[in-house]
Amino acid sequence: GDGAVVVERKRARTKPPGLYQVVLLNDDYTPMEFVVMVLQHFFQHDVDTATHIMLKIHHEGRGVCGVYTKDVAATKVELVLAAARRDGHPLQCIMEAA
Ligand code: NFA
Repeated sequence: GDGAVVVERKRARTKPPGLYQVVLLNDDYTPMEFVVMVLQHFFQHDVDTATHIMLKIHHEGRGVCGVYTKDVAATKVELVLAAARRDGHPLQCIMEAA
């Protein structure tokens, strides 16, 4: 059939990417300074925003670092966990469907 029809059918089948929140969980041992560094380095927050998010996690138990596509969120979780374990901290980082 007509070329424009083919283009339209293909676009209709392209599903929007699912979005995932990357969440940090509080613990009693990870230093506040390490959490602020993680929020700046891996999630591109400025120092004031990173400190605000860190304190929210400290007081409420969890906090959202950012919202990403599935693959990007999964990579950020792995990079955060690798950095935390390398420095000997028990920090937990998870992803959740947004
Ligand atoms: N609760 C930790 C402390 O008092 C700080 C922390 C904040 C840890 C956010 C994990 C996440 N050292």
